[in-house]
Amino acid sequence: MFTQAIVRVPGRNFDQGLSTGQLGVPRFEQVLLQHARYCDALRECGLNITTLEPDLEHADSTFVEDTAVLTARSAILARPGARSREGEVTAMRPTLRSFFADTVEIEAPGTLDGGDICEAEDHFFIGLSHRTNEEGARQLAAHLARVGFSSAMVDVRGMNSILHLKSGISYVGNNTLVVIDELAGHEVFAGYDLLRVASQESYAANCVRVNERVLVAAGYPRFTAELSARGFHPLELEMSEFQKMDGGLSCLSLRF
Ligand code: CIR
Repeated sequence: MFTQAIVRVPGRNFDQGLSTGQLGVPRFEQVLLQHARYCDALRECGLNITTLEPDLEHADSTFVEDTAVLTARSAILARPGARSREGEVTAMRPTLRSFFADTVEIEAPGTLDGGDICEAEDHFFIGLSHRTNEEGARQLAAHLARVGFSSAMVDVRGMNSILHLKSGISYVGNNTLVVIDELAGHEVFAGYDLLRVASQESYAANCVRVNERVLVAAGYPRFTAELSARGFHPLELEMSEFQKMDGGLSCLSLRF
């Protein structure tokens, strides 16, 4: 069970963040509305929310997930792979230290974005991406092992369709992994019940189990129906404005 989440309100310069997409420029009023609704959904799931002020120094800073990996036993501060995002960790550090007695950090030359890390009970999948390098992944695996968690690496550097590992997989509980087709055959996912997301709905693969609910992006009916058919309880949220900046549901909060 999660009890807490940390979010950061998007700044007015949100549209100046990194984006590979062709989906257009986010509309700021909609960005704020979608973010507020997201926070309400976390509250509906029973979480206390710590809301951080907009950080205009870092246009991508509403994607707080990338700044850390949080477990029940420790917090590992990340070291984002994009230069423009490096300072986001400094801004997050005091908040995480106020919640976690045990905090460690990914050190140079390691880089690591939280969006590359997928927790599945006591096991973690660590994505090697254009943001998370081998040294960052190695350091994280060592930190996790120290507190009793196992991990496996998944190389997504050759996949242009996803930014982070968690753009393509999510663990939703009950031994079930949501996966895009390109990742479904990976050997490290053998042993899980795979819920494959059709290629036209691949954005929906980034979903978040929060206590009794699964937060899912609105507009992906096949996926949502499949989740329900398997006994999960989806809660749909509009994500169009965050998708324009390559962000998904998980990126908008740190949950613990
Ligand atoms: C970036 O490119 O870093 C941001 N525009 C989006 C980050 C999304 N984060 C995530 O998937 N964990």
